Amino acid sequence: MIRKFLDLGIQPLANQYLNKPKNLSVKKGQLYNLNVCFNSKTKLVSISKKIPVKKMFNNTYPYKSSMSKTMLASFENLSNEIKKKFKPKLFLEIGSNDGALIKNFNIKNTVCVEPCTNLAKITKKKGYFTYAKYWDYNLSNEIKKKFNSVDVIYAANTLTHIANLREVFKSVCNILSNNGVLIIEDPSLLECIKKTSYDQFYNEHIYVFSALAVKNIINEFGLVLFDIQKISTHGGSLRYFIKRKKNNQIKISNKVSTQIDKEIKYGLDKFSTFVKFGEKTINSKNRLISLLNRLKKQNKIIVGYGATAKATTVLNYCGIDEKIIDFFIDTTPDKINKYMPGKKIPIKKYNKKIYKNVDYFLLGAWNFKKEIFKKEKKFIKKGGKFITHVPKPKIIIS
Ligand code: DWN
Repeated sequence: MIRKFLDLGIQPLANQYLNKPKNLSVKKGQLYNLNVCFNSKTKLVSISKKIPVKKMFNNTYPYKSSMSKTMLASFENLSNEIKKKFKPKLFLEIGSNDGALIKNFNIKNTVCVEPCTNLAKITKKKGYFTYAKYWDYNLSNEIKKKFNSVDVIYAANTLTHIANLREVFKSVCNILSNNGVLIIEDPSLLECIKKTSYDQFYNEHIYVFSALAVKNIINEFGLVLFDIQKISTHGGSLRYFIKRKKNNQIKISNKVSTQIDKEIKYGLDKFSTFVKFGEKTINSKNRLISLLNRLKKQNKIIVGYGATAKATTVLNYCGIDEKIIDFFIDTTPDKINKYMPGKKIPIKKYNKKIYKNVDYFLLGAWNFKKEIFKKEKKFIKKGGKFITHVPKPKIIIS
């Protein structure tokens, strides 16, 4: 049974940064109601409204993984680990974005899959064999014809974006070599619930996975989890290592059952846990609004740091507008001089002069807090402060 536990209100598409703010409409499919549900059979948490893929992932997708040093470092570490542990003759990445990970792999034995053509162009230009296509069964057949099978398939922050998970895993099984490994990493549902980071939900994040749900889904395809790593990216993610059940060469690590036990202990298998999360989310919204209003009454200047997809959920759910946030700063070229989705809040190019009068930064990219604080030592030294809503709305001094 699928039951709703959270209503995040009417939302625009998260990565649609407009050149000029305009009134969006539900009828035209520019706005939708963001509801989050729990499937008591599979334990999968998902949003209820599925937006057509072409509207989300096309030739103007602005997000680039290479914009963060944290992500680059995480990808480099993982690449070294993959090469050392699995020695793939052929490596394939689903959702290769701008090549932040595959740049660590040899052009000769790497295949990229990236449906956003503006991003696929980047890896193609660097010489990587790139399919500018959506991950589906037809594509897996195409790959099979050309390469026969793949030893390691990797997807970071990608499978959460694909509605038809059955087709995803069927397509993986179609090309994964018998002793092959599938590695996926995505924000952890346990961390999301613990931190009340309701902003992990938006149109692109159709799912936020638990190990429990991943285990249930892949089971249908003769796949099994053999290892899980906890990683700190994107507010706390899990990296799942998956193999065919019939592959006896790889042992199953205790970390799999440890993670699943932890999730069950926290109640990720129960609807009531998510109802409580819904209540905490409302509380978080009210506290953030009153904190921002209090600061505005003191005439403080508040600017958003990191024009993230997550910030779109927060701004539109909490009704935060240009009267509260003067502007956002971001380093991503395709977001600069545009407006936050659904809002009249402009996005400005990151530079230190632009924020000399700023009193508070609202952390849109709270998941990169460490990287940002390191970069903004001077701002902090001068008395500048940050506001976050994760794990609860508060001012952070340093
Ligand atoms: O799954 C997804 C993830 C991986 O990325 C996508 N659906 C969309 C996107 O989500 P997001 O926008 O919430 O992701 P990030 O990685 O939290 O975005 C960080 C943003 O902050 C980027 O626009 C870059 C910007 N940034 C910045 O301006 N200065 C980031 C850092 C670290 C900085 O110092």
